[in-house]
Amino acid sequence: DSISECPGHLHLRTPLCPGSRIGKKTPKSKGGSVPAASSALPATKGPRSARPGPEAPPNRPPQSGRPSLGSGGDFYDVAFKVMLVGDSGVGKTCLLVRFKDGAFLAGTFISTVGIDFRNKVLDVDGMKVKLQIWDTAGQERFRSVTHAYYRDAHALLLLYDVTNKASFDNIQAWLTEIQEYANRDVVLMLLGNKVDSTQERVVKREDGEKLAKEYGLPFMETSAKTGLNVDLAFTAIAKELKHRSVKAPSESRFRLHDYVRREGRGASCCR
Ligand SMILES: Nc1nc2c(ncn2[C@@H]2O[C@H](COP(=O)(O)OP(=O)(O)OP(=O)(O)O)[C@@H](O)[C@H]2O)c(=O)[nH]1
Ligand SMILES: [Mg+2]
Repeated sequence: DSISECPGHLHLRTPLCPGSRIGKKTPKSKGGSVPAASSALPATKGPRSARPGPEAPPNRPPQSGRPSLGSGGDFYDVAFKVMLVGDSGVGKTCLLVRFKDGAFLAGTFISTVGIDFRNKVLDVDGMKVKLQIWDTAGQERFRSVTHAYYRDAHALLLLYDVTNKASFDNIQAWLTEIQEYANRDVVLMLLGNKVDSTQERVVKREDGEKLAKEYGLPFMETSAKTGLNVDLAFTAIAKELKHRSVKAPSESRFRLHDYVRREGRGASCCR
């Protein structure tokens, strides 16, 4: 499954793919850790439809009522592209692995190289919603690679690490970048990750809430380690995208902010 979903043709190696770990002695990893980034770029700036990213779903309102068969043999009604962004080490890869496989990548931190994706099909109100989730490298040196993928993203999960103040301070810079490269109507959510590390926490929940409010973003605190709010973050995104694309007259409007506020778990959530 993971092999079929790994964009091997991109010449990128990430922890999600076989032979993708930096320093791992495999034939693939020989020759240095910097990916052939230029071959991975979907296109120069231009109309989004000109050349979508590898295996990217078409970037138009998805059709409902016509189930499609994904390359991995997964049936779905609608497909969307979600991107994980934020500083290196905030837990993007771990969040994705937790969501996709229900596991936590403990141990040595292995930074993502370039970009990779995993698919997961969710059942949203009786509809099969496929999320193609792109895990980007947070390291500065890969920024030009990730820039090229923004414009095809339907949703962005922007992460910081509650135990790392710099990652929180950098959120504004990330928002500037998002404003520059992503679509104006992209669904955006702010996540403060690693809340299980209570001793090391330096960014208060209220600080995250305040920043999110300032920018009008839905916000949640998560833990890839315990799984807190991880499924919820992706489900909320899937619901919002599905409701945006399928406007059934009988359905009431979905409110992402309210949903996240209502369903989110956490220290101050008194549940
Ligand atoms: N305690 C705790 N540690 C976490 C959590 N999420 C990630 N980590 C740890 O943080 C480190 C970085 O996690 P990654 O998911 O690889 O970080 P990343 O954002 O993908 O980093 P880049 O690939 O460099 O952009 C790893 O050592 C993880 O084990 C979490 O929720 N709680
Ligand atoms: Mg990573």
